[in-house]
Amino acid sequence: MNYSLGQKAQHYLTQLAECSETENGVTRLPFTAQHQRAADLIKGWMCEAGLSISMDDAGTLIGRYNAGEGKPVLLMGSHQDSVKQGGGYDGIMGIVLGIVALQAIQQRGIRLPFSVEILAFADEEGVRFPTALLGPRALAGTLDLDVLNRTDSDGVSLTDALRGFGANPENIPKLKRSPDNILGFIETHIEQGPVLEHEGLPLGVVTAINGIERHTLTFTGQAAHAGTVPMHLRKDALAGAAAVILEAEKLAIRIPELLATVGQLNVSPNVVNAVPGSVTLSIELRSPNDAVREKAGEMLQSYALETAQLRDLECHIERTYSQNATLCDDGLQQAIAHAIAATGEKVFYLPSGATHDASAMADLTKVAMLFVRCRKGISHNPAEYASDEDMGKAVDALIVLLTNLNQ
Ligand code: HGY
Ligand code: MN
Ligand code: MN
Repeated sequence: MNYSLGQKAQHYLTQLAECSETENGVTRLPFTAQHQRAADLIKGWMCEAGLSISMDDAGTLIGRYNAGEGKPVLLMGSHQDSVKQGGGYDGIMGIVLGIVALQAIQQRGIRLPFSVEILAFADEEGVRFPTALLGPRALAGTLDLDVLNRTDSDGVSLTDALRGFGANPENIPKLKRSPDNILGFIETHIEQGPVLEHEGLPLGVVTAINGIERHTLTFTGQAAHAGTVPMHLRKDALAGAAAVILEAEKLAIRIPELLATVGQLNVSPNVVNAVPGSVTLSIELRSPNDAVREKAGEMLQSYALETAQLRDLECHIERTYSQNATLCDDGLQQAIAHAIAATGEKVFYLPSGATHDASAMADLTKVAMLFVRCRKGISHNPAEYASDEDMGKAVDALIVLLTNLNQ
């Protein structure tokens, strides 16, 4: 069948979406059987593009177009993992579009003056383990090796999961790359928001990527009978947590550059007729302004401790993750803008509210992102969708970018 480039990408992504733990939406967590099946598919398509294939000890699958000894290298790609019951485009589309572009370049007999690596990172979402950006942080040399001891909900450590996947985590420190000879990292990603659709555009140039931090809070009170303990004698952990959740929302509404989300809440004993004895929740803060985000994090930690004291609760807070805001490189933004214009589309610039592998790759090299329109702005949701036409435009832009990039 003579697919268009966008149809070919859609065909690949349909197969990849089946590498999922769940029927409803895509659940593909790192170092799982689903990850392995996806990696096997990606390897086949990388081979068809004439790429040499390897996997590094952080579980990153690497497809390399080799232009010759000593030539500079352009890094591309994104993450293979998804959230739970997420969509079929977040991350994985950036890997597929890069491969389809290199397949087309090879079929047209074009030789590039620089090498290219398509990086399929294992774990960007941080859903299985309480950490994220393992692959790019290993390449940038910024990974805190302590995270390798963190465990998933089944008690499996990241170290054991890596080993089970055929990687040797003790070698991760050796993955740190020198920035010399790297032309940059360009990540293609579905927008995950409604802006391009609102503008009526298929593609966009990302100007900056939000910073992010995540806190885990545990309130401990006293589980008690819901019918016999008067209100003033209770140590209700959930009521305390609720006060902090509302304060986080109020703070983010008050501060324009701040977003706050409580996505996880675990209540114990979680039964209808018992006062909750303990509650664990996540608070995630995002902002393009690191100082604003960090100040908000400190304010919420203080508020939580004061709330616990007032309610005679214990409170344990840990900031489990942070990633500074990232500015995209002007030169690479212009290269992307030129490529979009060459496809006949209007050039449009926008920031990214989502974080990406590029956020961590910025500690190694200059970064930029090409956004692809996201239907109704829906993401981290089974309804996430990018059209054949828009993906075809993105591949056309990547081909122009690769064949015109100044070194
Ligand atoms: O949460 C994010 O912004 C990304 O999807 N991990
Ligand atoms: Mn995501
Ligand atoms: Mn993503």
